[in-house]
Amino acid sequence: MIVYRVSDGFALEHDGEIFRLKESSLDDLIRRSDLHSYLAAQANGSGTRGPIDPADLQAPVGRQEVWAAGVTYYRSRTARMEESEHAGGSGFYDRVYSAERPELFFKALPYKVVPPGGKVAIRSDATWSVPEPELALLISPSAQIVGYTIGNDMSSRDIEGQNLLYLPQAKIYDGSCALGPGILISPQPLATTTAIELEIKRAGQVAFSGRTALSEMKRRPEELVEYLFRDQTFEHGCFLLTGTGIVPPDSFTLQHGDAIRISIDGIGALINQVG
Ligand code: DO4
Ligand code: MG
Repeated sequence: MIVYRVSDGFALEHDGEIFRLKESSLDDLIRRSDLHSYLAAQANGSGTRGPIDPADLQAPVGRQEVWAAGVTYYRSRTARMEESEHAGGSGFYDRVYSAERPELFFKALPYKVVPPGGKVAIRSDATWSVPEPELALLISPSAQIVGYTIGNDMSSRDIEGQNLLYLPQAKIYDGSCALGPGILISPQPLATTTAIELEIKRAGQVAFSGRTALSEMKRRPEELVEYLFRDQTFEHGCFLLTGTGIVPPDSFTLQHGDAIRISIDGIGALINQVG
Protein backbone atom coordinates (compact mmCIF):
# COMPACT_ATOMS: atom_id res chain seq x y z
CA MET A 1 0.00 0.00 0.00
CA ILE A 2 1.33 3.41 -0.91
CA VAL A 3 0.26 6.57 0.92
CA TYR A 4 0.49 9.83 -1.05
CA ARG A 5 0.16 13.33 0.31
CA VAL A 6 -2.05 15.29 -2.05
CA SER A 7 -3.21 18.87 -1.86
CA ASP A 8 -6.41 18.06 0.06
CA GLY A 9 -5.07 15.35 2.42
CA PHE A 10 -3.92 11.79 1.96
CA ALA A 11 -4.64 9.13 -0.63
CA LEU A 12 -3.97 5.42 -0.40
CA GLU A 13 -3.15 3.33 -3.44
CA HIS A 14 -3.94 -0.36 -3.16
CA ASP A 15 -4.29 -2.86 -5.99
CA GLY A 16 -4.54 -0.04 -8.53
CA GLU A 17 -7.34 1.75 -6.70
CA ILE A 18 -7.14 5.09 -4.91
CA PHE A 19 -8.80 5.63 -1.52
CA ARG A 20 -9.03 8.89 0.36
CA LEU A 21 -7.90 8.87 4.02
CA LYS A 22 -9.41 11.13 6.63
CA GLU A 23 -6.04 11.88 8.31
CA SER A 24 -4.83 15.40 7.83
CA SER A 25 -1.26 14.76 8.92
CA LEU A 26 1.36 12.08 8.46
CA ASP A 27 2.24 12.60 12.13
CA ASP A 28 -1.14 11.13 13.19
CA LEU A 29 -0.89 8.31 10.71
CA ILE A 30 2.53 6.98 11.69
CA ARG A 31 1.70 7.09 15.39
CA ARG A 32 -1.01 4.47 14.94
CA SER A 33 -0.01 1.16 16.51
CA ASP A 34 -2.55 -0.54 14.19
CA LEU A 35 -1.24 1.20 11.06
CA HIS A 36 -1.21 -1.84 8.76
CA SER A 37 -4.63 -3.20 9.72
CA TYR A 38 -6.05 0.33 9.72
CA LEU A 39 -4.86 0.97 6.16
CA ALA A 40 -6.09 -2.45 5.04
CA ALA A 41 -9.54 -1.59 6.48
CA GLN A 42 -9.50 1.77 4.67
CA ALA A 43 -8.71 -0.04 1.44
CA ASN A 44 -11.88 -2.06 1.86
CA GLY A 45 -13.94 1.11 1.93
CA SER A 46 -15.20 2.95 -1.11
CA GLY A 47 -12.38 3.61 -3.49
CA THR A 48 -12.21 5.96 -6.42
CA ARG A 49 -10.56 4.58 -9.52
CA GLY A 50 -8.07 6.48 -11.57
CA PRO A 51 -4.53 7.77 -11.20
CA ILE A 52 -3.46 10.60 -8.95
CA ASP A 53 -2.64 13.77 -10.84
CA PRO A 54 1.17 14.15 -10.55
CA ALA A 55 0.71 17.92 -10.27
CA ASP A 56 -1.33 17.30 -7.09
CA LEU A 57 1.45 15.44 -5.25
CA GLN A 58 2.96 17.08 -2.16
CA ALA A 59 6.13 15.93 -0.39
CA PRO A 60 5.00 13.04 1.86
CA VAL A 61 6.24 14.77 5.01
CA GLY A 62 4.61 16.05 8.17
CA ARG A 63 6.81 17.29 10.99
CA GLN A 64 9.56 14.71 10.45
CA GLU A 65 13.19 15.80 10.31
CA VAL A 66 15.16 14.25 7.47
CA TRP A 67 18.47 12.56 8.29
CA ALA A 68 20.87 10.69 6.06
CA ALA A 69 23.45 7.94 6.27
CA GLY A 70 26.64 8.05 4.20
CA VAL A 71 29.23 5.70 2.75
CA THR A 72 26.93 2.71 3.01
CA TYR A 73 27.80 1.43 -0.49
CA TYR A 74 31.26 0.55 -1.83
CA ARG A 75 30.69 2.90 -4.80
CA SER A 76 30.16 5.85 -2.46
CA ARG A 77 33.27 4.94 -0.42
CA THR A 78 35.44 4.83 -3.55
CA ALA A 79 34.05 8.04 -5.07
CA ARG A 80 34.52 9.94 -1.80
CA MET A 81 38.04 8.64 -1.33
CA GLU A 82 38.95 9.90 -4.81
CA GLU A 83 37.33 13.32 -4.42
CA SER A 84 39.04 14.00 -1.06
CA GLU A 85 42.44 12.46 -1.78
CA HIS A 86 44.25 15.74 -2.45
CA ALA A 87 42.88 17.14 0.83
CA GLY A 88 44.05 14.09 2.80
CA GLY A 89 40.49 12.98 3.56
CA SER A 90 40.29 9.60 1.86
CA GLY A 91 41.32 7.55 4.91
CA PHE A 92 38.28 8.81 6.81
CA TYR A 93 35.88 7.48 4.18
CA ASP A 94 37.67 4.16 4.03
CA ARG A 95 37.50 3.83 7.80
CA VAL A 96 33.85 4.81 8.18
CA TYR A 97 32.85 2.26 5.53
CA SER A 98 34.02 -0.59 7.75
CA ALA A 99 33.65 1.01 11.20
CA GLU A 100 30.99 -0.21 13.58
CA ARG A 101 29.46 3.30 13.91
CA PRO A 102 27.88 4.53 10.66
CA GLU A 103 28.07 8.04 9.26
CA LEU A 104 24.79 9.84 10.03
CA PHE A 105 24.07 13.48 9.31
CA PHE A 106 21.19 15.91 9.44
CA LYS A 107 19.78 16.65 5.98
CA ALA A 108 16.63 18.80 6.01
CA LEU A 109 13.83 20.31 8.03
CA PRO A 110 10.44 19.05 6.84
CA TYR A 111 9.27 22.35 5.39
CA LYS A 112 12.35 22.49 3.17
CA VAL A 113 11.73 19.15 1.47
CA VAL A 114 11.14 19.47 -2.29
CA PRO A 115 7.99 17.63 -3.50
CA PRO A 116 7.74 15.33 -6.52
CA GLY A 117 7.79 17.50 -9.62
CA GLY A 118 9.37 20.37 -7.66
CA LYS A 119 12.71 22.02 -8.35
CA VAL A 120 15.86 20.83 -6.62
CA ALA A 121 18.89 23.11 -6.59
CA ILE A 122 22.62 23.21 -7.11
CA ARG A 123 24.61 25.58 -4.91
CA SER A 124 25.61 28.83 -6.58
CA ASP A 125 29.17 28.44 -5.23
CA ALA A 126 29.60 24.79 -6.25
CA THR A 127 31.25 23.55 -9.44
CA TRP A 128 30.57 19.81 -9.13
CA SER A 129 27.03 18.76 -8.19
CA VAL A 130 25.26 15.42 -8.28
CA PRO A 131 21.97 13.89 -7.19
CA GLU A 132 22.17 10.96 -4.77
CA PRO A 133 19.36 8.46 -5.29
CA GLU A 134 18.59 6.79 -1.97
CA LEU A 135 16.06 4.56 -0.28
CA ALA A 136 14.43 6.63 2.49
CA LEU A 137 13.01 4.98 5.60
CA LEU A 138 10.02 6.43 7.46
CA ILE A 139 10.60 5.69 11.14
CA SER A 140 7.96 6.00 13.88
CA PRO A 141 8.61 7.78 17.22
CA SER A 142 9.16 4.30 18.73
CA ALA A 143 11.98 3.60 16.22
CA GLN A 144 10.00 1.20 14.02
CA ILE A 145 10.51 1.31 10.26
CA VAL A 146 6.95 1.79 9.05
CA GLY A 147 7.48 2.78 5.44
CA TYR A 148 9.77 3.42 2.51
CA THR A 149 10.06 6.23 0.01
CA ILE A 150 12.62 7.69 -2.40
CA GLY A 151 15.07 10.40 -1.40
CA ASN A 152 17.41 12.62 -3.38
CA ASP A 153 20.41 13.74 -1.30
CA MET A 154 21.66 16.53 -3.61
CA SER A 155 25.36 17.06 -2.98
CA SER A 156 28.20 19.40 -3.91
CA ARG A 157 31.17 17.10 -4.46
CA ASP A 158 33.78 19.83 -4.88
CA ILE A 159 32.87 21.36 -1.51
CA GLU A 160 32.84 18.11 0.47
CA GLY A 161 36.06 17.08 -1.30
CA GLN A 162 37.88 20.26 -0.23
CA ASN A 163 37.54 19.51 3.45
CA LEU A 164 35.45 16.98 5.39
CA LEU A 165 34.38 19.75 7.75
CA TYR A 166 32.53 21.38 4.84
CA LEU A 167 30.14 18.42 4.61
CA PRO A 168 27.13 20.32 6.06
CA GLN A 169 27.56 23.04 3.42
CA ALA A 170 27.87 20.44 0.66
CA LYS A 171 24.70 18.72 1.83
CA ILE A 172 22.33 21.24 3.43
CA TYR A 173 21.03 24.18 1.41
CA ASP A 174 17.73 25.26 -0.13
CA GLY A 175 16.47 22.65 -2.60
CA SER A 176 18.97 19.97 -1.53
CA CYS A 177 16.50 17.30 -0.48
CA ALA A 178 13.55 15.80 -2.35
CA LEU A 179 11.25 13.01 -1.15
CA GLY A 180 8.41 11.10 -2.77
CA PRO A 181 6.30 10.31 -4.66
CA GLY A 182 4.56 8.31 -1.89
CA ILE A 183 5.34 6.08 1.08
CA LEU A 184 5.18 2.34 0.69
CA ILE A 185 3.74 1.17 3.99
CA SER A 186 4.76 -2.40 4.54
CA PRO A 187 5.31 -4.63 7.56
CA GLN A 188 7.81 -6.62 5.46
CA PRO A 189 11.34 -5.40 4.79
CA LEU A 190 12.11 -4.67 1.14
CA ALA A 191 13.70 -7.55 -0.76
CA THR A 192 17.46 -7.19 -1.16
CA THR A 193 16.95 -7.61 -4.91
CA THR A 194 15.05 -4.28 -4.94
CA ALA A 195 16.60 -2.05 -7.61
CA ILE A 196 17.36 1.67 -7.35
CA GLU A 197 17.74 3.45 -10.68
CA LEU A 198 18.83 6.94 -11.64
CA GLU A 199 18.38 8.67 -14.97
CA ILE A 200 19.43 12.24 -15.69
CA LYS A 201 18.17 13.87 -18.87
CA ARG A 202 19.61 17.02 -20.40
CA ALA A 203 17.70 18.69 -23.22
CA GLY A 204 15.66 15.49 -23.59
CA GLN A 205 18.72 13.21 -23.96
CA VAL A 206 19.97 10.78 -21.31
CA ALA A 207 23.13 12.35 -19.85
CA PHE A 208 23.66 9.65 -17.23
CA SER A 209 21.94 6.51 -16.03
CA GLY A 210 22.89 4.04 -13.35
CA ARG A 211 21.50 1.22 -11.29
CA THR A 212 22.16 -0.51 -7.99
CA ALA A 213 20.31 -2.88 -5.66
CA LEU A 214 19.71 -2.96 -1.93
CA SER A 215 21.94 -6.05 -1.76
CA GLU A 216 24.88 -3.67 -2.38
CA MET A 217 24.20 -1.78 0.85
CA LYS A 218 26.78 -2.61 3.51
CA ARG A 219 24.57 -1.88 6.51
CA ARG A 220 21.12 -3.09 7.50
CA PRO A 221 18.40 -0.42 7.78
CA GLU A 222 17.73 -1.49 11.41
CA GLU A 223 21.38 -0.90 12.29
CA LEU A 224 21.21 2.68 10.94
CA VAL A 225 17.96 3.32 12.82
CA GLU A 226 19.41 1.98 16.06
CA TYR A 227 22.32 4.44 15.87
CA LEU A 228 20.09 7.35 14.86
CA PHE A 229 17.81 6.84 17.85
CA ARG A 230 20.67 6.51 20.35
CA ASP A 231 20.25 9.33 22.85
CA GLN A 232 17.90 11.12 20.51
CA THR A 233 14.10 11.23 20.44
CA PHE A 234 11.96 12.05 17.42
CA GLU A 235 8.55 13.12 18.66
CA HIS A 236 7.05 12.89 15.18
CA GLY A 237 9.28 10.15 13.86
CA CYS A 238 11.75 10.94 11.11
CA PHE A 239 13.01 10.04 7.65
CA LEU A 240 16.41 8.47 7.12
CA LEU A 241 18.06 8.37 3.70
CA THR A 242 20.21 5.25 3.55
CA GLY A 243 23.07 6.36 1.29
CA THR A 244 23.85 6.26 -2.39
CA GLY A 245 25.19 3.39 -4.43
CA ILE A 246 25.11 5.29 -7.73
CA VAL A 247 27.69 7.99 -8.44
CA PRO A 248 28.08 9.47 -11.95
CA PRO A 249 31.63 9.63 -13.39
CA ASP A 250 33.86 12.46 -12.18
CA SER A 251 33.41 14.32 -15.46
CA PHE A 252 29.67 14.72 -14.76
CA THR A 253 28.11 17.71 -13.03
CA LEU A 254 24.45 18.70 -12.94
CA GLN A 255 23.25 21.72 -14.88
CA HIS A 256 20.19 23.95 -14.51
CA GLY A 257 17.26 22.37 -16.36
CA ASP A 258 18.43 18.75 -15.97
CA ALA A 259 15.60 16.30 -15.21
CA ILE A 260 16.38 13.77 -12.48
CA ARG A 261 14.38 10.55 -12.28
CA ILE A 262 14.97 8.15 -9.40
CA SER A 263 12.97 4.94 -9.25
CA ILE A 264 12.80 2.16 -6.70
CA ASP A 265 10.96 -1.11 -7.33
CA GLY A 266 7.59 -1.14 -5.58
CA ILE A 267 7.62 2.55 -4.67
CA GLY A 268 7.57 4.41 -7.99
CA ALA A 269 9.58 7.29 -9.39
CA LEU A 270 10.66 10.62 -7.92
CA ILE A 271 11.10 13.17 -10.69
CA ASN A 272 12.56 16.62 -10.19
CA GLN A 273 14.11 19.29 -12.32
CA VAL A 274 17.21 21.25 -11.38
CA GLY A 275 16.03 24.85 -10.97
O1 DO4 B 1 30.28 11.31 3.57
C1 DO4 B 1 29.69 11.97 2.77
C2 DO4 B 1 28.31 11.76 2.34
C3 DO4 B 1 28.00 10.37 1.93
C4 DO4 B 1 26.65 10.21 1.35
O2 DO4 B 1 25.82 11.08 1.35
C5 DO4 B 1 26.30 8.91 0.73
O3 DO4 B 1 27.10 7.98 0.73
O4 DO4 B 1 25.18 8.80 0.25
MG1 MG C 1 23.96 10.54 0.26
